[in-house]
Amino acid sequence: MNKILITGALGQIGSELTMALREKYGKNNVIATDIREADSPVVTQGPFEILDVQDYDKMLDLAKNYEVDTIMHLAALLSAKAENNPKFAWDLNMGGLVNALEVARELELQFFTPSSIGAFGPSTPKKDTPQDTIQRPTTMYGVNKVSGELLCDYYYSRFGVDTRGVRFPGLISYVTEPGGGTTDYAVEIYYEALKNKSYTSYIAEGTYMDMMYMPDAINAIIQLMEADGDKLEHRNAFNVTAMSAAPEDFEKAIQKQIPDFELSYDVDSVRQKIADSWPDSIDADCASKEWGFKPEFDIDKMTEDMLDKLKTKLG
Ligand code: AKB
Repeated sequence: MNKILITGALGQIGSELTMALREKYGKNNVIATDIREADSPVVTQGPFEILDVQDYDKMLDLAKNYEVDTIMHLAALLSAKAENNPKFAWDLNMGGLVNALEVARELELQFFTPSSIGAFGPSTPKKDTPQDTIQRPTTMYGVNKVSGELLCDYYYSRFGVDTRGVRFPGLISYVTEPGGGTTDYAVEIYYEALKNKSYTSYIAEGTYMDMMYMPDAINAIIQLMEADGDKLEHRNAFNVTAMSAAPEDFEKAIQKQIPDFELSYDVDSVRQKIADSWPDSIDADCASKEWGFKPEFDIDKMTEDMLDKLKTKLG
């Protein structure tokens, strides 16, 4: 991995991954792309190009012109948005992925794309969900993610493309807010805790989902991409997680820093149904064994850092 093209670089993962990779590999060696431009260091502090991932020819041209050896494909519609517009989600999530895989095949690039806990469904074992298990998701996002996992495995076994990936849980960060996900409440709660000392959760009490702090997610991507390929048995869709948490766990962790913080509930049926179809906690043993995955942040350490950094950001 020497020169990298990133799609969806202005998104929640992309905006931090781009900056971390530029720091590590040099700013001119990380080409950020997104469908829109924004006032962001991703655009101003290094190469940036407008790219709609459904435009295969432009993606191929950019990868050729910049002579990249790696593509990290992040552009995607998240679970709740995908449920509101399933056909568009299929076109964007699957069309974008197949284009990026084709570019990787054509130019012999290393490849990364994230899957998600959304690739599991109601018939998946709910606790300590194994790496290899039943995957019958009931959301369009989940259908896209399972198909994507299979497609990445196929491009490796059929064409020898060095595809790699993880199943991310809900990601929590203070840099860029997520948009249209089911786990977004776990980010919103911190903003509201600082602004109003209260938050109304659209996810019900007692709903457990896996979560992870963004610095651990960024480290996981880099570690997996740099891992010795011969040691990877799974390659794609590694389960990774740092904690299994419900809204009341965030409430308790925040109250350690802001004692008068109050949590209430106003459940959104669409997102609750999605959350109920996902595991409570996944088992990340294969990622630990095959490439040394080890998150640093538990809920308390994350909450302390998140509130600290957000306080500075919000002024
Ligand atoms: C979402 O909620 O859609 C994402 C995910 C877990 O993939 N954060």
